[in-house]
Amino acid sequence: MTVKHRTQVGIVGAGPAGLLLSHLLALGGVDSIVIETRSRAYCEARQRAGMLESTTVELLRAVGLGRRLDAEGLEHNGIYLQFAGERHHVNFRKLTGGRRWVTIYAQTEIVKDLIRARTADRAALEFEVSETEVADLDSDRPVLRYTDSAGQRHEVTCDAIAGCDGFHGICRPAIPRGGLRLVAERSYPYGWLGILAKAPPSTDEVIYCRHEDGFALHSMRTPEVGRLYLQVPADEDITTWPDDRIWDELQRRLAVPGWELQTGPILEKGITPMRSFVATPMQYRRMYLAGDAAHIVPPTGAKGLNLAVADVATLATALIRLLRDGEPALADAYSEHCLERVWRATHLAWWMTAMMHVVPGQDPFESALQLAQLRNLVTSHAAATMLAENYTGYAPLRYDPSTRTAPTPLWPWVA
Ligand code: RFL
Ligand code: PHB
Repeated sequence: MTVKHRTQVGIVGAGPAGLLLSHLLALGGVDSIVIETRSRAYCEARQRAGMLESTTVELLRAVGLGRRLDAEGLEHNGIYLQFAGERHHVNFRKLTGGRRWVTIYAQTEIVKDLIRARTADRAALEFEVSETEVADLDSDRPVLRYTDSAGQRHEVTCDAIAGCDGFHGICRPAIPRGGLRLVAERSYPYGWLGILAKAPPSTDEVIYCRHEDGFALHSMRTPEVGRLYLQVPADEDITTWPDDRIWDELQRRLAVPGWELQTGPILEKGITPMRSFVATPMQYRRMYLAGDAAHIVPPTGAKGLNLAVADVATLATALIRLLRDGEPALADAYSEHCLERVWRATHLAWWMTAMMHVVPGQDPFESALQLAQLRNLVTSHAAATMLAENYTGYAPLRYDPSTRTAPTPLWPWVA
């Protein structure tokens, strides 16, 4: 027997995109259900992003999710760029006239805050579901089907479906042939070996380091826990990286005279492949894709989570206008309104990746260009400002269910 339900928005995936969408819809009086294949504990522990744009922080504060973020987040003025054995600070706050900064607050913590808020709100949120299906996508009443953790099959009739189910989800592949106009993709010949370590960060702000043997990144989670990454070949076997080898390589790549890397027990390690991907349009009739389900960026620009937040702010506004007020214009234009930001971020992530990663046997011409770009960033005010504007976020994120107009253009800087 299948249990039948009705809701306004069926949301597939309880990552940051799906959870935040359901929170924003509830604030606008729109009902939703969120279904998730993994357990709550798994979602709350999955190590991923850590760097938030100030625009993301401002949105989370504005919608009641800022309490722990403000207490525990680490606010940074900028980043360090390291190359040719020199470390340079780029002060984003100064370069943006005091308007923008960045904050370290782990994705795991945002997910915990969101799950707590949705649970306190008695939201429909189901973990450990299986056999998720979306159907009737050509109608105005798309259907979501799933089996709950107790084995009961459900069918939910919706006014809209939000595919927030990440890159490997089922929503994007469910779009009928011809429904996606452009699928742009690029893979890279390297990945990131990431560690979480019980070692106090050896830096006050995040270090991006280009080294002749490959990229390294020193980030952090708390004043006691470091998060560090090393460029490795895309097909690298993690078992060839015992903890001592990881620390030695980090120390070697990140070294500058007079600086010491503090080490400690490694709590977690894993290798992430790198990819750029954009599916256009980000919607098919009443099914809307948001976050990694629609686009992937390599992590070098720290954009993935921030883009997911930007998408759902736009989508929540559009769906509230559609379902509460009967106004379809913003929902119809959802993809168009997201894609300018998506492509800007896709370019930033590709450009930073290309500038900072070194492959074995690399053409010396390529290496000289990388170094010339990095030198330009730390010597030209205009070049550094371009990085600051792009890295810290673009226009304020739009979550404004009363609006009748398109999102603000991305370029407040030019005014
Ligand atoms: P998620 O987080 O992948 O969530 C999708 C959810 O959907 C579930 N799911 C399903 N549920 C039901 N039925 C199905 N059939 C389902 N199929 C899948 C999945 O289990 C999952 O829970 O996507 P979302 O919400 O779009 O969020 C995107 C972000 O997670 C991602 O972009 C960032 O983590 C990327 N990223 C970074 N982004 C930043 O903005 N700043 C950073 O500093 C940053 N660092 C990173 C990163 C990603 C990394 N990795 C591991 C890819 C560092 C790394 C190493
Ligand atoms: C992180 O803190 O995990 C992080 C920071 C900056 C990046 C990517 C990841 O570009």
